[in-house]
Amino acid sequence: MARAKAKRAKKVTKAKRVAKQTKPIELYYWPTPNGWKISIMLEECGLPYKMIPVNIARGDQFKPEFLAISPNNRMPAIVDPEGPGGKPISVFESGAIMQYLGRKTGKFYPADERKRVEVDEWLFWQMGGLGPMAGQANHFRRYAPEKIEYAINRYTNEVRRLYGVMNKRLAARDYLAGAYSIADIACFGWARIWERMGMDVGEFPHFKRWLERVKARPAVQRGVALRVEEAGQVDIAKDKEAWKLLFTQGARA
Ligand SMILES: N[C@@H](CCC(=O)N[C@@H](CS)C(=O)NCC(=O)O)C(=O)O
Repeated sequence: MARAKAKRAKKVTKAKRVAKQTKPIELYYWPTPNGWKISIMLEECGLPYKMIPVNIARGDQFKPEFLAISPNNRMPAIVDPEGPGGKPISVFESGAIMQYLGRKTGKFYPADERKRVEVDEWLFWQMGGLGPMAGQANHFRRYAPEKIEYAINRYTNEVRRLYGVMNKRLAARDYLAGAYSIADIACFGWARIWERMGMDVGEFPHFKRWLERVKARPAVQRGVALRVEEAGQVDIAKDKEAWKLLFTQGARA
């Protein structure tokens, strides 16, 4: 009884915490798998947000005001005007942003340590494995000026291996780590574009069912539908200015 009461009270506090957000979170965004992680998470949490496009094909990521919040010149990033202590906070790196929003709202990131460790394992698996490998596969398959067979095979095979790991994990469960969580949100972006990775989703039936399950969530649909008009107008593979900006970066002092 007392436990149920405490649980109810906890729920109310969390709901209040989200509802209390009066100023929108600023989302620095471009529609890519990394950007979708955060548009989906904000939609899932029901947090008010204002999208600020970072046109990475035209160099917005190098503007001093953006570098001040995201020193790695990569989107996504957020500014939460109502951060800890009621003061603004900026966060870069999609994994860190998802954890922050999960802690802030108490949603999709369990507080229970055992459950949290499980979510972290799959979140970091995405951040250090699936994301970078799929990114390289995409690069060598679509953007490299020469088709380098060794590189294409290396990264395509690694993505296939990683999809296989997910498939196996999902054979006996609906989501990667307990209930639907930031681990699923993180993996979804690179999973939904399996065709671009040269994969056949039919090879991974459990992965495919998970993909459909996540895709069916209205907040996920709203998150991936967050578009930026200019993004549709640039084909990075053919646009010399964008290609140079993105793929010939050196160290900046
Ligand atoms: N590890 C970063 C990766 C973010 C990332 O690679 N963003 C790309 C777009 S998907 C970007 O902003 N690229 C701009 C650039 O390369 O200058 C994260 O998860 O936030």
